[in-house]
Amino acid sequence: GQEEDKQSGKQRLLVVANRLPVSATKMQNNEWKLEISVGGLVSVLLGLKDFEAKWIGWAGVDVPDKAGQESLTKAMAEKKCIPVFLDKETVNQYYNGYCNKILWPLLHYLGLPQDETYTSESHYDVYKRANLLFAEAVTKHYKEGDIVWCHDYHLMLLPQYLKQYNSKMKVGWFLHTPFPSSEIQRTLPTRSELLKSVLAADIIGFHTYDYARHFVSACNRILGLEGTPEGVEDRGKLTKVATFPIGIDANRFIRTLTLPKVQEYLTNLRERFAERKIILGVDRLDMIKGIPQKILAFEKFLEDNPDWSDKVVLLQIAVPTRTDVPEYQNLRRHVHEIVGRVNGRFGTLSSVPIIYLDRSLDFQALCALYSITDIALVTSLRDGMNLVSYEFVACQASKQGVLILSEFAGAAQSLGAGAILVNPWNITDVSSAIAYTLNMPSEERKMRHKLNFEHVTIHTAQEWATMFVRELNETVVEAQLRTTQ
Ligand code: ADQ
Repeated sequence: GQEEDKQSGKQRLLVVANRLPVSATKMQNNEWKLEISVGGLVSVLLGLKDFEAKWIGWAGVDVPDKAGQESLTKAMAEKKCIPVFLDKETVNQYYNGYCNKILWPLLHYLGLPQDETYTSESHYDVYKRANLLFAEAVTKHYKEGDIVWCHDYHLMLLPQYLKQYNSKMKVGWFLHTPFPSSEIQRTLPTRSELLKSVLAADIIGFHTYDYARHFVSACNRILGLEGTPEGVEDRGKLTKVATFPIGIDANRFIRTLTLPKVQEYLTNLRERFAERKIILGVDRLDMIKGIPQKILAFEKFLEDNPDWSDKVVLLQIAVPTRTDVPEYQNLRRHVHEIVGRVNGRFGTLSSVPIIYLDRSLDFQALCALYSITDIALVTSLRDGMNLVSYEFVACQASKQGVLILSEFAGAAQSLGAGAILVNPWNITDVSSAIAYTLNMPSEERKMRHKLNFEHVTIHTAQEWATMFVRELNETVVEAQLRTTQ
């Protein structure tokens, strides 16, 4: 019995993620202003035409009063969003605490914190409580036949909670970060509970084969379960494990480049940087993105190639995130210091080698920058995929610039043939890659761009979501067949 959406006749998909794709602000008249964030998962799911998708996630604002919660829930319903309300203390311990201070660094090989944060049971207790609140919201809206797609490390306990409520619910879980070697996962005090819980899902998805392999071996080493890279078996129940490399909505970028506003940006940028080659970095200001390493490598390049010093500029756009967490504040100070040093050493009265912005750019300006850039420099120390590299490639149809990409980004598996791969920890390696790329023959540049452009335009975000949801649907059918035979 598959309950279809009454109006559309389509199968319903509940997408559960920490954040909703809309942000809410309360206006003076007490009404809510809702803004949809168009990038990311939203555009992905617009591509899922055969499903009626609803979102469940944290509202992103603190709404302590019942009346406010009700009015926001009503306003969000129009956008197909169902808010989960978390109070300030919960956000602090679950999101800033357990998610951002413990799980995020661990999943990116940075290990557990050196202070005693990781021993705090209250962070984990609150993480559990928050996951229960998400589970309650899902079960409240669930109808038989719906499929439930849980996202990311914020919600690792959710698959188990959902299956305990209803074992027939079709539940998938996708991890957007890397899954590290079992040697890293093994250090986490809550390692077993978290693994067992995600195994309750019907299908578990990762960006790359390596992450899937690490996950299966963690289940083996930590839980003693048998597994192959296709799945893990626990007392007769097989949980499928598979890779679904994410992509972007490439056409949205290509279309945007033709807008008059973007053309205007391009004219200005061309004038401003007429004499210089542009190297671009676009990252959230996060330790995993290797921003200090990138700047040190650029400094080395300037040292070794004095002829280039007034002919090249590094534009680094670093959007501040998680600004409440002290580690992120320290990172920001550190980056400012080395940018200042490099500009002090190599700048002249008329120009500086690094232009560094502490903010995000609007979408059209971002597209213009991607398109005018000669070299994109992505030096993540670890990165689940890294969509900036995809976005750059999508915008380079006319310029056919080169992507220098960290081996440790998931994207190295998909764009490795066209990109120049580097070890971001080796600043000599990165500096030589910059020098090599600046002097690259145009034939080689075009050939490399073509390979990547094909990949980015064929393997889109829509394809990614369609594959995951199809696989989830099919997996459950198979499991039911097995038990009835
Ligand atoms: P992120 O760590 O956020 O995502 P990424 O995949 O690069 O990393 O996506 C960042 C997004 O933010 C891009 O769409 C980019 O355009 C935008 N962005 C970044 N800096 C910006 C700026 N200064 N101005 C405007 N926009 C900016 C996580 C994982 C990744 C994984 C994705 C998707 O860490 O590894 O690829 O999820 O699964």
